[in-house]
Amino acid sequence: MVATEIDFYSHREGPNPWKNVILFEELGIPYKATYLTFGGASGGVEHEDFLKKNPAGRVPWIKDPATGIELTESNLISEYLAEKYDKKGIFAVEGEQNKLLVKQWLGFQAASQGPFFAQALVAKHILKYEDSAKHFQGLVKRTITTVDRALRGKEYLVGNKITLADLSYIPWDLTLDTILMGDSEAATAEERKKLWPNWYSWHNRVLQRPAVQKALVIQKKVQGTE
Ligand SMILES: N[C@@H](CCC(=O)N[C@@H](CS)C(=O)NCC(=O)O)C(=O)O
Repeated sequence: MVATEIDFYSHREGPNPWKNVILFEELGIPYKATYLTFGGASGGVEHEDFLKKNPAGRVPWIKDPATGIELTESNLISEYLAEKYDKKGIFAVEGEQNKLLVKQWLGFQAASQGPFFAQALVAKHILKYEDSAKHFQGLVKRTITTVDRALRGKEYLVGNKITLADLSYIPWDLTLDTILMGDSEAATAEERKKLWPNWYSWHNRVLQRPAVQKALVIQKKVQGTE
């Protein structure tokens, strides 16, 4: 049982905190969201008030009043939430190999998918450096190719069942129309379906989970795009 709401620092648009919202919905964990802005103004991720919580100046960040635990890094937060509050074992896997594989794919998400997708977005839409955009879009496609290969003959990344690893890819994968805009071979969902059929089916399978759908409704509401 969660005694009280988890204190959750988030951002309206940034994809990383939305991985945790999916988990809050999956596990029925009550939370109170505070939405920060980017930058150093009052209420910003780089304002000294927030830097005291997270020296990296990034969201998500949580404090769980039930345990006193404070944490940043979205995938670590998801692991913590599952460890404490997944009493039915919805996301549990059997055996050391599978447990490590969940960590492996969470690591790949945090070290490849998140950073490459984010840099492609910045290069293409903020800096508008076409050469850099092409470079990072290439890395985005390589990331998806890796996941597609891993999913050959499988419905989920690990242990033939849904795990935290699968859920962690959803928020960034939903930005692909923007991130791969202008790409010669993977700009549209139809093209991505042809290039990466395993990845495409898996993405849609995970997307259909009621908790994921609920998180997306909350996201639209928060972003004012419903
Ligand atoms: N690896 C971190 C990345 C966190 C991250 O980059 N968060 C973005 C929002 S999606 C952020 O706070 N950016 C603010 C900044 O970079 O100044 C995680 O998964 O939590």
